[in-house]
Amino acid sequence: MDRVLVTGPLIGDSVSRLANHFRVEYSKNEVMGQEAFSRAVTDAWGIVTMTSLRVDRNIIDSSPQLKAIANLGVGCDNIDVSYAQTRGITVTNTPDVLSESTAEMGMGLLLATSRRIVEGDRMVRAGEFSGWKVDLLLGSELNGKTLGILGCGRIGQAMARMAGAFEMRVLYHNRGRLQAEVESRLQLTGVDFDGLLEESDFVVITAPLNEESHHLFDLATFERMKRSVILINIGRGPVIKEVDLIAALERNLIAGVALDVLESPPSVADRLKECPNVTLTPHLGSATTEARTAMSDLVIDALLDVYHGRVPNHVVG
Ligand code: 8YV
Repeated sequence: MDRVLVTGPLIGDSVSRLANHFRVEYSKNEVMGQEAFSRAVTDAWGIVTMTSLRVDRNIIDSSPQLKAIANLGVGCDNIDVSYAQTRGITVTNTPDVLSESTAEMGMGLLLATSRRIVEGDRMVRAGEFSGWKVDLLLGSELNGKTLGILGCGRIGQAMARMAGAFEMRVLYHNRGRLQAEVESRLQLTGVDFDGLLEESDFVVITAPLNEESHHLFDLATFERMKRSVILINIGRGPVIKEVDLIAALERNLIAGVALDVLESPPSVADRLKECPNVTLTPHLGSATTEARTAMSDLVIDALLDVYHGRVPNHVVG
């Protein structure tokens, strides 16, 4: 029997569906570290990868039997997809099922930061709430404001729909224009990157990480944004150059930030933690029972599809 490596815990019982066809090595309690993964992958036929694990050329070259990589997540920047393709390896991801959860997280961060919910919570717990006053932790309303979405794919579009309920004006910037039908249904206006920076009261990053988006938000970018802007990142950490973000916050170039993703997770700079107008969450975008259960099913479906000679639903590349 061929060997399948599942590199971290999944939700539900989906892994048991592999048992009739494979020898399964299942890291049931925690996500494998990179080193343990490199050692374990060598004779695997298939792997379920967590997006925190790097699948580069060396890993691929060290695994001559490898036929399928099922990534638990939609972003595949952790995998050298084009190299895997040249080796005839099928790479799959888990889109759609996590769009609503991730967009809801984006709206949650938007509200938490604009209404200073986490700051308020910290204040109460620290015993620093000494009584109501008219200007205590004033935030800003979403209603009537402009939301700029960088990378308006499925998650961005779900956020646009939700933002519509708050009567926000929604701009987006993508590599290409969305279809006219999508723009009109979601009341979206496409703009260039400058327009997005200049006009948005809130900017949300849902764009994938690639050469173009790496460190797209640096000091020069922050200097072009409104001083009152709140920036939300639910995409990938390295889209923001973290040292420049800290400088921008310390110099009040922007008003606040919420990060669900960090540049070098799980570490986070002390200076970032010290800024009052920062909300930090540990990559919870798709962390709902609904999304993670569906993602766990999809990765197993994908491996079984490749095994049975079928084309999986979500092939990347
Ligand atoms: C995953 C994500 O939960 O889908 C993605 O790209 O970032 C998250 O939904 C996370 O990467 C776990 O593998």
